[in-house]
Amino acid sequence: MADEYPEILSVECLRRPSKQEYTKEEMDQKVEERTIDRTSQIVLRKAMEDGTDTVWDRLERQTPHCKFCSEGVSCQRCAMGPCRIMGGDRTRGVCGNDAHLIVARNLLDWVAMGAAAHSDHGRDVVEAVLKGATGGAPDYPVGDVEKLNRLAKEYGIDTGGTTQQTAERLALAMLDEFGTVRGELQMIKRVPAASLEVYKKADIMPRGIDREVVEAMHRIHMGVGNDPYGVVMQGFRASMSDGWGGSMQAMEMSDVLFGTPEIKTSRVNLGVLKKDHVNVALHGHNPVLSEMLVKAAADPDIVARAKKVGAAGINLVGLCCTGNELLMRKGVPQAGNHLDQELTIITGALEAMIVDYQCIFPSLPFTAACYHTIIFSTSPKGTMAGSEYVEVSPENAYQQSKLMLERAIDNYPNRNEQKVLIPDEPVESMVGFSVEAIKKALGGSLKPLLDAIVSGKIRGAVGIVGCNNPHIRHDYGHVELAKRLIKRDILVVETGCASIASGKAGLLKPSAIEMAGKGLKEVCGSLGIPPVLHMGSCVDNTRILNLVAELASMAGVRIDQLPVAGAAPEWYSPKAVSIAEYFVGTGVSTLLGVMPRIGGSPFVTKMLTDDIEHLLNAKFWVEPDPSKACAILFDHIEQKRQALGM
Ligand code: MSK
Repeated sequence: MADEYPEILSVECLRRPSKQEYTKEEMDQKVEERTIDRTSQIVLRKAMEDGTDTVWDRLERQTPHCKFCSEGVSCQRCAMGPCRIMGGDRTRGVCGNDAHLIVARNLLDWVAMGAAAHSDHGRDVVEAVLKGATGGAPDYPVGDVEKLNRLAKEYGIDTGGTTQQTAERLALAMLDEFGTVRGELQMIKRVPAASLEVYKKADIMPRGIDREVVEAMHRIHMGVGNDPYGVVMQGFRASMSDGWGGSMQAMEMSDVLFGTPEIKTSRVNLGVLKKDHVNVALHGHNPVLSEMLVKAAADPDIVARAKKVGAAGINLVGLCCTGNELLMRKGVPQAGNHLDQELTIITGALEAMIVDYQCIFPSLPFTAACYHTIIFSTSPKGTMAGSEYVEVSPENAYQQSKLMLERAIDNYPNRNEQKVLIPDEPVESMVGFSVEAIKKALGGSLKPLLDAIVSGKIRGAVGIVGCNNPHIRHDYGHVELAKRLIKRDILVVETGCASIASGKAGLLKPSAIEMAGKGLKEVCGSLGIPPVLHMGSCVDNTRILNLVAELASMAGVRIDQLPVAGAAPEWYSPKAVSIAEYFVGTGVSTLLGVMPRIGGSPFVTKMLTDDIEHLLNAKFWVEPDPSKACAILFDHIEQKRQALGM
């Protein structure tokens, strides 16, 4: 790694520039303004006192932003430019494109990027299943045979042979969907026939996972997609190949390998780090490596080695969605969400951070250089300058996991107690609400949930999903919206960093029903569950798709007729744009708390927030204020109820 990047041979501590010094009063104010989580506040203050640079400091230095870029009207698509559009409709770039086309192409670029990221993650999981089934990776046996057989039947695969044979056939059938010549994906057929008709009429039925992403990239090439409407619509089709294809495969096959999540209790926030343990954070998205790290951490040799250096043991903690995957299935405590990744290092108590891919700040090795933390990168797709690279594949994952844990243990004596600050008590959280687990809690089917919605005890449901974004006060958008919705008897289901925000705020505790309205309190109280349900990682948004598909089928209506909605109050990533588009494509109107970069085109903005409803019966809203956002979502749900005569 170092040889490849000779200029980065010395990985220096990332300090805040001296011109960006803060007084004590400024620190007090910034800590309050930047995050609502108390443990994050404590460590953020330490970062300021240590002089360590953070995402918020960098945002401050990048502000004000370029207006052309913010509104999506800068174009770098060919070498005749770059161009930026001034004066709205009347200006054109060198090739003759206008603001609408530039915005549409930039948006499609983001959707394709997000869909590609999720789907490539899905392919990696399916390949691990295949290698496990065919003898190449014996550490990856099938963990949920029932789910394997259920999926095999769905794909029309004979389950008469051995488990390995079924797994091999299913994996090959799924891999075939990346470049399928059959012309349609299997799992989208889970939706009611009437919803399928809407997708066909709108021409957003995905024909193959890779195909839609490649076609998106083709269309945004200069001189191909020259009509903003067609360019935007390809975004919906590409995103549907993510939601009902790549991400769905990632979720289902992770369950096949590692087991379908069940309800359990764990702990959340930076307080999960332990003073007397070797602390190792697992960050990224794909559970293929992290599940193996959990296994390796229990290896007697590893435990003995930790004791030998004077530690009480190994403490694995999660971050972002790799953390969510482990939280759902294994109850591994979660240190935090997206904007906590630097803070976890800044506690001074982290021996190693092991990353796979997605949502990993490139600056982490340089933050780590201010303390004693080792950053291990592990994926050939996610190599990182300044990190220690330990290449991991399903064939060698266990051995490589042990190796990294040994290095972390050996790093424990390097911890500088003077630099350690672990905030106080973590918050208990109930997690693991897969659709299967929800059904189990309800006595075997979703019928009681549907009945509660029809009776009005629960007015409807909102999926709050997505990231943190330093443009929004950390966790504020998620937590304030969730609190307001449950107060109005709206069930909240969550994934990704949104769910961790709720965990930190105590909304994933059964006792949070005290904050809910009367009807929701009664239903959740009788089941002993919280009013906000943790449904997993980013690719687990597909669990929400399955939930609404099953509810709509049971009710005999289209998905878009259900009193449900989506929200991404603090989204930042192109993956979130793809998720938002497949929610709307599926028929679930979605509210964004951060304006996407489409403001430079009145045409594209109106298309997505208004006109698209005529085609898909769903649309977008943009509203950063949680109070107003709640009002929009509540009105939407009440209108849907009224239309169904509820
Ligand atoms: S980790 S994509 S910041 S949810 Fe999935 Fe969180 Fe968003 Fe990454």
